[in-house]
Amino acid sequence: MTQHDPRTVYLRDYTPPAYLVDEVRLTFRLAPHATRVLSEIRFRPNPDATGRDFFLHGEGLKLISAHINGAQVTPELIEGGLTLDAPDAPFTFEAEVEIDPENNTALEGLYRSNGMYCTQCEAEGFRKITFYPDRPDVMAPFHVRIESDLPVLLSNGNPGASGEGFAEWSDPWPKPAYLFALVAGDLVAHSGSFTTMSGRDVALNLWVRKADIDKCAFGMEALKKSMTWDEEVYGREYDLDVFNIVAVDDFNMGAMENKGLNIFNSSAVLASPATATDADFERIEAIIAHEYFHNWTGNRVTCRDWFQLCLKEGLTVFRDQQFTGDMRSHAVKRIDDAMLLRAAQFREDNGPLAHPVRPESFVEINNFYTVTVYEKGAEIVGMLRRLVGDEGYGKALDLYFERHDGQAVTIEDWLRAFEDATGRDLSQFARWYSQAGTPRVHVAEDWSEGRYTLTLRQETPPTPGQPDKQPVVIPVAVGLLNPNGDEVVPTQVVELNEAEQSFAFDGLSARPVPSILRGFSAPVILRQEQSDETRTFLLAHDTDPFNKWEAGRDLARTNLMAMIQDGTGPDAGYIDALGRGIADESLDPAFRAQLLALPGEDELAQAIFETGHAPDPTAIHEAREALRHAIADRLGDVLTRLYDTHQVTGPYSPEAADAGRRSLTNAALSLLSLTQGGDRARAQYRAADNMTQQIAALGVLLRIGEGEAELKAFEDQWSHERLVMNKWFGLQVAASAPRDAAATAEALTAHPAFDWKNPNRFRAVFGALSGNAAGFHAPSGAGYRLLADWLLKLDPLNPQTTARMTQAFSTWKRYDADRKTLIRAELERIASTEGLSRDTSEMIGRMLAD
Ligand code: 0A1
Ligand code: ZN
Repeated sequence: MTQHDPRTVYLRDYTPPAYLVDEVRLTFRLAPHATRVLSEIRFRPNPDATGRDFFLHGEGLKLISAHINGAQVTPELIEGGLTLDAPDAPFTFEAEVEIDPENNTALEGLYRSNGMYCTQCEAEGFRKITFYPDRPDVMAPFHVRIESDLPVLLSNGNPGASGEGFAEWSDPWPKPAYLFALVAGDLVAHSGSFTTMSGRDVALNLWVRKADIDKCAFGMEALKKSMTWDEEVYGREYDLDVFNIVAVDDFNMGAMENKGLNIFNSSAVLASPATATDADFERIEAIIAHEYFHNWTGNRVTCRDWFQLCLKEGLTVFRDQQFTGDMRSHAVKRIDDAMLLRAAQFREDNGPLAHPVRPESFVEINNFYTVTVYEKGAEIVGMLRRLVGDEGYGKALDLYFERHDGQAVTIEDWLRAFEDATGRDLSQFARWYSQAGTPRVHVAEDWSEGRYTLTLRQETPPTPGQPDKQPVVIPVAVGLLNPNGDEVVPTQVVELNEAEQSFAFDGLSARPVPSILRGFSAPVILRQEQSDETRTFLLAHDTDPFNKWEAGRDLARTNLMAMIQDGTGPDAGYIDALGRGIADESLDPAFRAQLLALPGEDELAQAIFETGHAPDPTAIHEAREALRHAIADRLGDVLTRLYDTHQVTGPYSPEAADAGRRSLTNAALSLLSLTQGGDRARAQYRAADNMTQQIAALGVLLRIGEGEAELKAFEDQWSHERLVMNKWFGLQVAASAPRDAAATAEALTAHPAFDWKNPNRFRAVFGALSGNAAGFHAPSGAGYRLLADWLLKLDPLNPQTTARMTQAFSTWKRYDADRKTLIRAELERIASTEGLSRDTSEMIGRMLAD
């Protein structure tokens, strides 16, 4: 599909723009159904262009008039924009267009959310606002005038004149159109200020609806922390007089880094102890940091074209991961990131949607805001840092900013900064950007006469369009332990860059136990023959927190696989080792909570598929539940003690220490309830003064088939809070027994508060359905049918969110013939629907391709 679709765009076809823009002036006369946009754009021929064809993107625009240098012109309107005979010299183009924000349900361009106007222009939304070269390599300063009766009128840059019914904004920093933003609404601000490292004062505002003003304090503090961190760690200072953040309820993604005017999905910024969980607070802190960090990695230095998306996203995710590690715990954050990568990115890499971190073609760019581009992109930056060292990384980043400030650049430019700063040749490393798929690293060991030899072999399975893979550069962090548990060789990074390579360690008195891929030093799958004894040993003794956790995870996975595939029972040896781990009071409670988390059902399905068998989601679910029961049974005393002794007292704080204790006690609560019933959870529900404790207790009750009363009470208590109600919708589906999941979801779609046009609400129900693996894959196919029905309903209104949610089906080829037939039928039903969006048809096409 991707290959044959006439709308496919290829990286190799890139050509520089024919004209550059020196300055843009925009006037918006806002009206719900007939907003007028007046533009004045100063163009100049690009000396580096290969042609002089003048083309401006434009979609769904009603052209009222156009002028060149003041003289009226009649452009030729063509598919996707307009053309005209333009002078081969600098000129000013003016246009007036009309758009209809009220009927913009796709949430791209200028749209309305709860009576407020807002924009989303990344990746290609600006063309829905006015005619413009809507490509990131055209950068210009923007001046904006907004005319409206609404009290708050915002755009990028610094505020200029304002008065009754209008406001003007000027952004001096040249930017691509995708970073344009405008907001107009009846909003209030939670304000603050920040003094930058060179002593400039910046006004900070978080704009929200009045009812949400009590949910802003945390976001404001997170913003200040992010600004300080970027100065201290990357030497990057903020560059405008104001920084505005706006919360909107209807938003397709998490948030958007528009210059000086970040727009956030309200779920990614609003938080109070009563309405947000610890996980929400952590996520909000990370997203605020992410968007803020884009000011340098994305805005000041941007992407030449959308194929380079990982240039800004991978790097910015890496930066926000570092930030969260610094604010909280590096060990815990690394484990969380590895869990996400494995659950979502390895899943993508192992299926029909696999693509390189820098894709070579796309039909709809919005379909490439993926975990591969973001999370694997971040892993690549982490590997680079590991390979060149902290100092080399610092020098390379300084050089990158110095060289490319104000430019739109490529991955090649990025890598060249590393090569020039460190002298290292990165030509082989560059394969990480072009080669899709997750490398497998196979381990063989040899021990003779004091010499320990580790032989590593790498191999990457074929992915769509890439049957043959080349070796990549894999930094493998290795440490060696003595049989008594002491570390004899501290962590060192060996570089695996050939298909197979050996690494020798001399001068050892006894055969060591290796700890390989410490800190998850590369995004690969390690294939290592390891006995349960060795894993138990590493769980007890490894000095590397990641591999200590990994040893427990491996034990759990092996046990679960044996239960599923061989019908064996829970392994008491594993459970006892787990019990020792969680009882170890020298370990961080948050880390112990991670030890208690078993591999997810989807991860197990993938693992089974890799052994050459079709996974049975029901059997996986049952085995996992059986192991949880056995853990609760055998570790009841430890879990009870942990639950009692780690309760947090005093006022709620979202800080890591308290949050870690809550995650440990809630993990214990969830297990204990399996064997001891719901009394403890009911008591917690009643006593809870914060959302973390309240929703954890409710979830526990629902999972053991209790909690009807609490579910109703929760609804009554929170019906006025959209963000909390999203949790109420999602939790019921997530906590449903597999056979009820689809019916629960379907019943919820009939609930009066199921506002399906709101992406957060739609995702709450259907994200939870696809996340309930055994429920979604229930043998009846009811889950598949329900999701397909609703995707077809949403597609005409919001293609972007629809296309994203089709990914629930992406693992379909793993399953047995019956399930495959059922899913294929749904995919074909969607594919054959007339008028299907480009977004969704690309996704379905890729999933159906052989
Ligand atoms: N650049 C944003 C993500 C984003 C991408 C596309 C959007 O709409 C199509 C919205 C946001 C980020 O990385 O946070
Ligand atoms: Zn981003």
